[in-house]
Amino acid sequence: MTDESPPPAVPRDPPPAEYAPFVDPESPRGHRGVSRRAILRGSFVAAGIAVLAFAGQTVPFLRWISFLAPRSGEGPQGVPINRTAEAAGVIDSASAPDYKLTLAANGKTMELTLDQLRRLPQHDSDLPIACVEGWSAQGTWRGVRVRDLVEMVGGDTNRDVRFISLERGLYGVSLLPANFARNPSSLVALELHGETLTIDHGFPCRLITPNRPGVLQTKWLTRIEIT
Ligand SMILES: Nc1nc2c(c(=O)[nH]1)N[C@H]1C(S)=C(S)[C@@H](COP(=O)(O)O)O[C@H]1N2
Ligand SMILES: [Mo]
Repeated sequence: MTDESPPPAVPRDPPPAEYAPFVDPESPRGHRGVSRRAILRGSFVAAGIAVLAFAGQTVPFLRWISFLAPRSGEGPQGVPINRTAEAAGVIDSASAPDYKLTLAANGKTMELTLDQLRRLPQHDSDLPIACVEGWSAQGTWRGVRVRDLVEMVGGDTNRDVRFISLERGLYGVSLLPANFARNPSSLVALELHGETLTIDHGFPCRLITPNRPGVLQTKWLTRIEIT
């Protein structure tokens, strides 16, 4: 009998703050500084927007606001665009012919060209993008399993995996808990609905995983770090 504790029955998740999408780490007040009143005010505003968004689907003069309503099926490749490549400032870096995806684990890095990514075993996942803005759209994605990439760079499959975008800022990073990274449906997607991803959907490649909010499905990947 050693005094080592047994591994947890359920794989560990990181503390919520690590992947909560709306916490600005730069904010001096931070997450816990938000007052109860501010939260209440926020939910009244949200309820107001929800009413308008719903009305916008049927009341003509409110039509402009129905972009907030469910819009499955709209957008290139049958999936809406949350933020375009242009808005994210990644047109040049995402379309660069010398694009490479960096994998990093245990102080070791590895670079893969788009061609090399395409030559790895490809898998399909039928997974929705569920955006907190109130729409959800189903996609058939094709690409390389996250798990395969972790193993390829010699990473530990019990570790969380950080996905970093060519886009800087709040939406540019997401931390994928180890159990999600091991899920065979979790992909670094190269294709959507049988076509190469459009640049607005995250070309050259983007993260797609089951049961996570859209905001964490990072587009325009440049680097994957096994923590
Ligand atoms: N780099 C980056 N990835 C991102 C975003 C972003 O703004 N920048 N938006 C996220 C959000 S909020 C959603 S809902 C999905 C939308 O993916 P889509 O634009 O391909 O539909 O991408 C996510 N990935
Ligand atoms: Mo989103």
